[in-house]
Amino acid sequence: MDPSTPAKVVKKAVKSTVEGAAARVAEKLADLERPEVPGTPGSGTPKVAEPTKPVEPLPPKPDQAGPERRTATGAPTDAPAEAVSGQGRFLTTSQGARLRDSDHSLKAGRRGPTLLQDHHLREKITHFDHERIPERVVHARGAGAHGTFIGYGNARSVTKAGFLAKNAETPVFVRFSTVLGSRGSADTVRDTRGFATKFYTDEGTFDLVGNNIPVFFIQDGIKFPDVIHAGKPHPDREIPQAQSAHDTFWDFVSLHTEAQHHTIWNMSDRGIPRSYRTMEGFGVHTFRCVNAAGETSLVKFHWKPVLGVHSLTWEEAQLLAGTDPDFHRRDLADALEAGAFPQWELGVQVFPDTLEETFDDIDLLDPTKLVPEELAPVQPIGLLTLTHNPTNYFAETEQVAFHVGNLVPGIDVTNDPLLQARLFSYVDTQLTRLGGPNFSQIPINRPHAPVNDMLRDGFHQSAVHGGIAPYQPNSLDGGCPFFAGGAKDGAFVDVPAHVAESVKTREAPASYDDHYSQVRQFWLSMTPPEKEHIVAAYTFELAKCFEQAIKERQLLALANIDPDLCAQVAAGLGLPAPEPTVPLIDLAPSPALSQIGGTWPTDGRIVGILVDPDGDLSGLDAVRTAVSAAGMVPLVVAPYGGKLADGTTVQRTFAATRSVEFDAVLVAGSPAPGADALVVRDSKVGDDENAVLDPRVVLLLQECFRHAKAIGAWGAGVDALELAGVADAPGVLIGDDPATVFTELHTALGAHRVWERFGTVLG
Ligand code: HDE
Repeated sequence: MDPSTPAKVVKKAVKSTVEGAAARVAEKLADLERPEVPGTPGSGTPKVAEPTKPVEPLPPKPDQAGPERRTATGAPTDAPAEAVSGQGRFLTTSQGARLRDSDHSLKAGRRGPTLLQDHHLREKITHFDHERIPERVVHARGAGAHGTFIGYGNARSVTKAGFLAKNAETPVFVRFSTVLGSRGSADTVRDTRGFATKFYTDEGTFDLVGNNIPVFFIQDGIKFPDVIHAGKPHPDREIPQAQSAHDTFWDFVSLHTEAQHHTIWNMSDRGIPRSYRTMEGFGVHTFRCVNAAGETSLVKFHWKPVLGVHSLTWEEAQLLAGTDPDFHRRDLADALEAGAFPQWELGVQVFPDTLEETFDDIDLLDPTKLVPEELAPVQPIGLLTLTHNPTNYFAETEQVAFHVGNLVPGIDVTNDPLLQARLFSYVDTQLTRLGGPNFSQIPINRPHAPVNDMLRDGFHQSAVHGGIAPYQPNSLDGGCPFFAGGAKDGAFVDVPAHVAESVKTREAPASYDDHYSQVRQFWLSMTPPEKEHIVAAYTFELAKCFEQAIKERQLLALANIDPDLCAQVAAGLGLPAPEPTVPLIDLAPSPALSQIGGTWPTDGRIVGILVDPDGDLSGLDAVRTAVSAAGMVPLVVAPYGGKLADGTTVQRTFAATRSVEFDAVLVAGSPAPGADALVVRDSKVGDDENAVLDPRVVLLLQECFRHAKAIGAWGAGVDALELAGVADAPGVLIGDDPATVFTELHTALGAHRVWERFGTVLG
């Protein structure tokens, strides 16, 4: 594949490979048992009575996989998962001594003082006291999954990396994250998301540690502590949590205007993804790839979600932060448990490796710039499928350690000054976070390629190294391990990239001074509803700032992006709109930057089915089956839990649900206010004493309506829509036949939302 190959030709050539790769994964996973509704807590079904007899360890749940069982030096072992799960018949100490009691401490008599001699008490409490490790400085809140990556084989002309060879299959672990919040913060905050992938390749581990936004806040890694200190809570009161809507953040980005490009992405719908499954991923930096003949290219990596790019609305994001702070984590885990395996194609933009390191005058070493896909198409080179949940959050998702320096032959770094600083930072941070230099021996971090290093000892050393000569050269261990004799032995050989003769300096290239042209291009590429969301986001965030000067300064930056955007935000803040201070440059809009306009698969989406237990339940079972058959999750919502008269299980009650749980709703009845529809019990009920429809249903339907979700109804359900005042609008699908209504709803859901329901007042 060379940079001049038209995208269409490449796409056609790989089409059959995509399908082939997807089919292979599907075949492997077809036999896994799936529950009717995801969310099963364990692999056994508990009884009401407490168990009295020890049993053999239960197997992991079908949706779970741990890291592959490897030794600390990367060799495979064959112990089954349950044999190493620590769930055997009898409770023991950490030394394996069986315990008779762990409920009472050893005391000098029933009412006497506790004895220091109680070694089990001391071990239990000491271990507990040290259960927490330092959370990540950034990206502390995350969710992980195991999966597999299959190469299409068409990247050979660009890189010799073995895992990209045709049909090469590589195990992967992916961790998605937010950036600013602490470990326990909400998932749906407005923030950048991390998208970090560990490929356990035969040639060593490759980590692609990217984000869901293709550009970054800063051009040089030396500014990273500044931008993060600005984004984190104020140091005096430690508020606000997981937010950019505060003074220090806007103070920094309005002064350090190279941050404006990343910031407009944050203010757009990209800052509030619907799901990790519907996010794009970007390597951000330009990498230097090398093929078997030693030819190099400059490359940007992209992840394209098969489900399309899709976001929450701001109101949904805010409601979810309260009603389900684990929304993204749960969505990923439930989708995997339900068998809706999320997929992304790995794609590359390929540029000639010239001395200038530019493409179409865009500086490829400036991480605040992207290359529009219309200028350099993203060419798919492999398929990632996530297939299993981790078995243990701490062991896997928390302890996984990514590093941009984990590279394999065929992929090398460039001089992007942001990337250069990252090459130092990741190992450095793991030393503290994971308690010493041996973090690569933690099971999730163990390479699947043999490790023969000469690194020795240190905290938590779990390899038992043989030999007596961990130094080179040696003759006592027969000279082993030897150096690989270069590329022919599969060695990683640094690309002998040109380094210009120059002077030492703390300066950036002149092209780095353009802070606005691509920000404006992003704005001009948005559709009207997306622009409205951006205006609203800036207005919300700046309204939360206390200092007038900071608002005014950010308005100056907005004027340099687009006067209309600036005027709208200024009006919301009650401030005058300033004039631009730089000439506005109109780059051609890039439609690929918009999320709206396509149709995508609906796998794993949640369809709420509102029922009236006293109404007509015919057709309910058939609709539930149709929703499941379409790869989505049907959740029956009723005034109370338990079973309906026709035997259907109720999954959600009016008191315990909220519209934000659903991607679309089907309304099969018009239930009267439930027995618990009392404002003293549930303030959502309000004070309408004459309501004929349960007020929680009214609220739910009105929220779904204003979040532009597809709504379908039949029979008495149509009355409910009328009572809620949402019966007549695009995407409100009414009919006599539940099956037809569902088919229409399914089609509407393919477009993610009923976009025309969002109005616009922008010219
Ligand atoms: Fe990171 N980043 N980063 N970063 N980053 C970390 O490493 C850092 C940057 C990204 O799920 C830390 O293990 C510096 C860009 C992700 O475990 C730390 C700079 C991009 C994750 C660190 C950057 C990222 C991290 C914190 C500027 C997108 C989460 C804990 C030079 C391309 C990985 C850790 C996971 C995590 C440093 C900039 C992505 C402190 C110094 C640009 C997805 O080492």
